[in-house]
Amino acid sequence: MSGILDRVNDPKDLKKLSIKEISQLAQEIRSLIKEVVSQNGGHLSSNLGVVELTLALHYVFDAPRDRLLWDVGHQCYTHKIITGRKDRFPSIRKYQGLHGFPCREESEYDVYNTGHAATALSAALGMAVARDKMGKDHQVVAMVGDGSLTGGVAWEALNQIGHLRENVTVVLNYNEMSISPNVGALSGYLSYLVSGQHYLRMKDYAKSFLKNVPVVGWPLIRAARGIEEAVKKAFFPGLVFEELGIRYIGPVQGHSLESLIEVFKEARDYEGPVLLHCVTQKGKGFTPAQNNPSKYHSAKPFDLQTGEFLNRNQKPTYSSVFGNTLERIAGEDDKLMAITAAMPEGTGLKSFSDQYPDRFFDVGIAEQHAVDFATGLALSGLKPVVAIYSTFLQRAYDQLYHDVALMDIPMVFALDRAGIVPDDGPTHQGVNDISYLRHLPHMIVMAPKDENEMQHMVKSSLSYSHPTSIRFPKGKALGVSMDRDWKYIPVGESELLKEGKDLLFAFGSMVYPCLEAAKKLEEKEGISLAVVNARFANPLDEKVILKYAQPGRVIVTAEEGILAGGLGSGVRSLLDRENRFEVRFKKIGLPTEVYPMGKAERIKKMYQLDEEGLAEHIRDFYKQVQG
Ligand SMILES: Cc1ncc(C[n+]2csc(CCOP(=O)(O)OP(=O)(O)O)c2C)c(N)n1
Repeated sequence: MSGILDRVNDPKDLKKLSIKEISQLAQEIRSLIKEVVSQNGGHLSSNLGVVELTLALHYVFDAPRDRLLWDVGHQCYTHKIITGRKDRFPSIRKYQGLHGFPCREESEYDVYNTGHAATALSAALGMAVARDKMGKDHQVVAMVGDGSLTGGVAWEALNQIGHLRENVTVVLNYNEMSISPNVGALSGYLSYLVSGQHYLRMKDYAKSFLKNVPVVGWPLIRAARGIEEAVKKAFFPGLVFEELGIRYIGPVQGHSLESLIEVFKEARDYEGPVLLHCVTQKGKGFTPAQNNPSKYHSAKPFDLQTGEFLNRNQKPTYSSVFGNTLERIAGEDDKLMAITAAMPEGTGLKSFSDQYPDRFFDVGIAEQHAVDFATGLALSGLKPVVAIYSTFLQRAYDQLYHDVALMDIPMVFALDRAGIVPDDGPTHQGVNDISYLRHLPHMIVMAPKDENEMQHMVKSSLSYSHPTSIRFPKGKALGVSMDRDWKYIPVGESELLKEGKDLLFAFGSMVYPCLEAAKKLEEKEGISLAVVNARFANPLDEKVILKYAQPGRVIVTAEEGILAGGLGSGVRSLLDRENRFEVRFKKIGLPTEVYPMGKAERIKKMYQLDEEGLAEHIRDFYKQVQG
């Protein structure tokens, strides 16, 4: 670290700098972000895009007294660097390091924890109302990207912000990108505003006209606002935000410190809600990210000179196998439709979208809508596959229950990033889905042991007559060989992988580690466990489980999800229902708690979900029941 950043430990130091120095600081911060993200991985493109915006915000507003909220929060690196955390910045996203998202436990400058999109405007409005009720007078500012503005919750908030007319500043960071290019009519509307040169010219004309009027004073400034408003209304009668009762200022050049500081001051001093439309470039200052912002949205470690990702792994990912599978099925079945909520790359569907553009739908960051949109397709005879990360599908729980499960609509959910998820911390863990899906009427809940089984599950699920979910982990698949012909997997049928006296009933990612653990336990300690690949958490393969459920025998279940309501709790209920009280039963999985950040292997080890941990669990259990 060197230069101006050395002198900036908190926003007060920033306020002492000249614009030229802040501009220099922005470059130093960009270098630091690039360097650290090239080693740790992280949200590079978004963070490089908001450096000036963040510095201008902190320059004008007075955090932590003023509340600054970051929607999604993946763009908070500059904020962290200048709020007393620059020395810890190299630890970002590492075990016990700085979180990659705002974190209240970490700093008083982080006023709201985020990770999922579109929450900041609602929380900001709540804080503004509370401020007024409690007779305080600080500012509340929410920063939201144009991608996140495709999330319905953001519009629920804008609806009430316009109604209550509270003093809230919304900074819209417009870069035309979600993770991939932003989608939808709203995105088109925002870009129409940005390209509104005619309007800008009129505004400048109005301003210069007023500047030339000799006597300047408040009435005139008010008149200036009046003229600007009138120009806006005349040329954009339907300006959406203004019609909602929210003052719209923009578009503003989001890398010009002068412009940003000017409009932030204007917003700060304005009575009522304001939306500032700031135009930024994702990846600014790093050519590979500027040219391909999606690739570096959530970047893996990379070479600083070339931008090439390091440790390029040769094995396919589960996401890519899923995408290829859907493409193959789409070639055989023209009713298949693929749906994503703003994650075409992440869910492995990019190539599908190129191949079958008419059968691919990116609905924006709108998981609830994605689910209901798919119900409409399914009820009309098409076969939708909704691909959403486990953690984000939580958003659509009511749609899953009220619209999918109660109507028992055959459709398929592919849950990527299920289980422990590395680096992004608690907001991104995919540990709840087995529990929340198992409890939905009719829902078939599956998980493959490897990518070959996954392709058969996807294909089979399209012929089931109930809604079906298939969960799989983030990242590398196992690299097993892939069958060319489809194998049909009957609903509720498990797979015996190893014979034994007792039963180890493993789900999805736990199958192979359980198999290895069981082999070693048998060889070295004489513990004889049959290993069964459960395949289904609902319906359970009751016949197989009950075969082993004899007095004195041991049954162990293993799943990479919370124990409350999971597969193991389903087996427990089955044993209770059948009065198999003398079975020695143990469930292995995750506790209900906030998980630490770090590499998935490390977290799994901590919770004893790796091969050694599983063996230890089982060994201990045998000691207890036998001793
Ligand atoms: C509910 C939810 N769905 C999906 C995501 C994954 N996600 C993280 S950032 C992002 C794009 C956000 O775009 P935007 O708000 O425009 O911010 P930018 O990165 O462009 O600055 C998405 C889809 C999420 N965080 N939350």
